[in-house]
Amino acid sequence: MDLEELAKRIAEHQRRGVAMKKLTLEYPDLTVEHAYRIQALTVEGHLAAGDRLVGWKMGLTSRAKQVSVGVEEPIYGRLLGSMELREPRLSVSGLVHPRVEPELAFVMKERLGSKAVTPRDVWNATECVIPAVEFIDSRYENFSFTLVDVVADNASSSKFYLGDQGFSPYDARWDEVGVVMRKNGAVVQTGAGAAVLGHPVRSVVMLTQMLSREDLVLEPGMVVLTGGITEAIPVTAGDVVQIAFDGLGALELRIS
Ligand code: 0L1
Ligand code: MG
Repeated sequence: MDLEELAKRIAEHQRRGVAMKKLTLEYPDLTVEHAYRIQALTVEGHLAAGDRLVGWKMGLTSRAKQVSVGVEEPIYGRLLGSMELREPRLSVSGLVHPRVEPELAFVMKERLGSKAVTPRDVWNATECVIPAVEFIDSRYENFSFTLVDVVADNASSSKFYLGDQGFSPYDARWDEVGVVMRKNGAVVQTGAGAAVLGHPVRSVVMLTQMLSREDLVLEPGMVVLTGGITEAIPVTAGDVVQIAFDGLGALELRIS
């Protein structure tokens, strides 16, 4: 199989926001290693077209999501400058079937890359933690995929928004931060930071370990989306989503 051709196919569907069939229907022998290679090639294509790598995301960090895809481990994806929303507004035009999930973003101040990384190393290397939102959007029909498919599709990365206020890593018990998500005024999800691998810092530890297998590192200034604190909720034009992070303020996002 031609991984470069598959990467071009996915990149095209990401660019146009049009659903596609799962790669594994056509290529059942694709492995997770192939999928990460396809992800990297896809992103190289976007970088060659002028985009830039601004960070990383962890996905499938909650037990519920792992069970739904039938896996035991999280996955990672690459964040590009074009994915970052400057204002809390999302246009669904050009997206396939977007969903929203609350996250905690870590912003790095030091380079971090080691298989033996610990939570203490992560705290030392972290500039701040920011309440954030990720809009995921699978390019696969019906938001249905295998582990291999979703890794190849950059872990369903689409858009993200970071709140205005950053916090010192030592300002909160990040595992105990409660979150309430409302859509059009009605509570649709609740959760706590502990939904992310027990503690969001564990997500950065695991990401660093996974990247170091590929000789990749977190660079200063990079953003890490640590994983959804609740289930992701579908959004359509006209929706207003409010996410309250206990003690840290709220984000309000308008969908058009
Ligand atoms: O951010 C995420 O947890 C998404 C990972 C991919 C699975 C999905 O699209 O739900
Ligand atoms: Mg996410």
